[in-house]
Amino acid sequence: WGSEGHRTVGRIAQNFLTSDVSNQVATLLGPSDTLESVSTWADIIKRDPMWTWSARLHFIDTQDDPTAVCNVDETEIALLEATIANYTTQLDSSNGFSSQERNIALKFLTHFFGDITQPLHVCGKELGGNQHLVTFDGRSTNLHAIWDTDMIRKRLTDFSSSPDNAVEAYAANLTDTINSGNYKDISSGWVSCIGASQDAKQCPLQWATDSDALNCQVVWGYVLANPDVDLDGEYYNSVVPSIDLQLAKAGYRLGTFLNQLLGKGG
Ligand code: DCM
Ligand code: DCM
Ligand code: DCM
Ligand code: ZN
Ligand code: ZN
Repeated sequence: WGSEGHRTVGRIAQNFLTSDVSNQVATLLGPSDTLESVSTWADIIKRDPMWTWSARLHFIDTQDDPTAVCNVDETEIALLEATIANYTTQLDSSNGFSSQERNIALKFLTHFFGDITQPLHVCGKELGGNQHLVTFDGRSTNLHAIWDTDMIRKRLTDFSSSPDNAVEAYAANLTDTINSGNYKDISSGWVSCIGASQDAKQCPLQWATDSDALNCQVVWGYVLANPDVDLDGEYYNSVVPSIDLQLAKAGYRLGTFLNQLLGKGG
C-alpha cells in the first residue's frame, strides 16, 4: 500500500489497543509518533543504502497465473515468515532487546501487516502489476500503483474533502464496521491464527494466501478482459469493497497481535 493505506491500517490498529498496550506502544514510539505515523517508515527507509536489504521484504513474487492460478507456497512465504517471527521476538518485552531494537521491530511489523493484505504484494504476475500499464481517471499509470495509492485516495474522498481528516474518518468507519457492522461476524476469522500461539508462524502464509485469492478475479479479471477501459469507473466500484476489507483485516490483525504480544501481563 501507499502511505494513505498504511496510515489507515495503523490507525485502525491503534483503535483496538487496550489502554495498557496503547501506553506501551506510546512509550516505545516516543511522544511524537503513533502507529499511524510510523506505518510508512519502512517505505521511507527502504531506499537508504543502510536499509536496502529490507526492500525485498515488502512483497512476494508468487508463481501466480491469474485468472487460473493464485497460490502462495511455503517456499515463497519463508523469508517474510522468518522476518515477522524475528521482529515478533524482538518486540516481545521478555527477550531483552533494547528499546531501540523494539522500536524498529514495531515499525517493521506495523508496515508488513499492511503490505501482506495488498493483493498485488503477493502476486508475481508482471512484478505485482507494476509492468501492467493501465489508465485511471484519464492518466497512464500501472495496476500496482492504482491499488497502492490512486484507488485509496479516491476512496478517501468519500469520508472527507480534507485529506488530513480523511484517513482518520476512513479508519473510524472501518473500525465501526468491525465492531458493529458488516465485519462483526467475520473479523474473528481474520485473527484466528494469532490466538493459536503454537501456529503463529503460520499466520503469514494464511494471510498471504487469503490476499492472493483476490488476484484471480477481483484484481485481474476485469483488467485482463477489458484492456483499454479506464479503471476509474466500473472496475473501481467493483474493487472498493475489497480495499475496505483488506485494510480492515490488516488493522484488526495488528491491533489484536499487539494486544496479545504486549498485553501478557508485562
Ligand atoms: N515510493 C517511493 N518512491 C518510489 C516508489 C514508491 O517513495 N519510487 C513510496 C511511495 C509509496 C510507497 O513507497 O507510498 C509504496 O511502496 P511500495 O511501492 O513498496 O508499495
Ligand atoms: N527511538 C528510535 N528512533 C527514533 C526515536 C526513538 O529508535 N527515531 C527509540 C529510542 C527510545 C524509544 O524509541 O528507546 C522511545 O523514544 P523517545 O526517546 O522518543 O521516547
Ligand atoms: N513491488 C511488488 N512486486 C515486485 C516489485 C515491486 O509488489 N516484484 C512493489 C513494491 C512497491 C511497488 O511495487 O510497492 C513499486 O516498487 P518499486 O518502488 O521498487 O518500483
Ligand atoms: Zn506497493
Ligand atoms: Zn511497503
